[in-house]
Amino acid sequence: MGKLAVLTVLGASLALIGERLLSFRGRMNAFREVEPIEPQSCHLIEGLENGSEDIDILPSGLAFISTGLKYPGMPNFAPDELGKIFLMDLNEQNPKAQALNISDGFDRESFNPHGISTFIDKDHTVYLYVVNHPHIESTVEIFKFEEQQRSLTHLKTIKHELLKSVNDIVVLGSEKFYATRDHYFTSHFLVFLEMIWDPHWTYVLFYSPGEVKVVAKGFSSANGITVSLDQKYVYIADVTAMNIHIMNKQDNWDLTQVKVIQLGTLVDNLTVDPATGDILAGCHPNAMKLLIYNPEDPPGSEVLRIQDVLSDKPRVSTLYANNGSVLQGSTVASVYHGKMLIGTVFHKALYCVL
Ligand SMILES: [Ca+2]
Ligand SMILES: [Ca+2]
Repeated sequence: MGKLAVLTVLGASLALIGERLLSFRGRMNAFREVEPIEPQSCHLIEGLENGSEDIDILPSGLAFISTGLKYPGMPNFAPDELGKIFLMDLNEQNPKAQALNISDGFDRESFNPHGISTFIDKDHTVYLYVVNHPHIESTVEIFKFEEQQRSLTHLKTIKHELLKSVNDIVVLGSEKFYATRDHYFTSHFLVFLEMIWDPHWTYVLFYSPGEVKVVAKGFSSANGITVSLDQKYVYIADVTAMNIHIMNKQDNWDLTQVKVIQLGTLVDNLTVDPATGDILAGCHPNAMKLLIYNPEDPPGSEVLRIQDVLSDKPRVSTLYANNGSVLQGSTVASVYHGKMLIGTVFHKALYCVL
């Protein structure tokens, strides 16, 4: 190859890499700062110092909180702390967080809980499904909640070749759930390349004992997932595309897209307000600050409420925003009777009265 051709190829490659890196900074919202917005009464929850990645509240007001997530690429200040599930009773005047005991026979040493979803059976038994990453793999653990004993009995570990890099789940029947895959690759280096290249290869999976299939694909990084109150629509957060996909659930469990709600922030886990059907989104206003953690300029937190989700003009408002001075790396917000819990990847958790 002549020198000119070599220079041309080199120049084109450098331009492409430069363009991808610039696009990556854009996807991480690297230049965004937040203006603080805080409800009247908020305080940090005692005992939750090691992340509170996902929160699911039962209709009775009992909140499950997954803590201690070790996620590659994210800061972790307590690598020796075991993953745990905490419970809070939001009916109490001053609710306290309490770690739930987990039955013997379950490997608590490698418990690395991520997204969670509760399921109440016809006989009123409460089950907690937990995305787990033991030894950086992905499994879904099914626990039965023993309310009297305040404990979890481990029933089953679900593994499947399509259940890789699982982020969150939403359970819609006994052993029937949708799960998001947040990266296509699983090795650190390839995940890094995927983040830079952004090929949109991640997907949503439907799992049941009889059938496992991809039901929606083409996401930059599918993250939080939940379902509308009438269970007709599934809401999926594409974190690095900064949007939420509203999808129609078909009788055969396939998902068809209704619309995409674009938001100027990286959307993590989603919950639905049981009183209004609004979506609550735990968001990362600037994910570059999460990846390159600097205690002098920490990652902030942001919670959005999306009203009139199915209308032509959904309304988006900010319920909470902080530059990291109080709460860093918010991942989820969940409400119950005028109270709100906000969880984070590796930091603390906040309790607010709205
Ligand atoms: Ca969840
Ligand atoms: Ca998540």
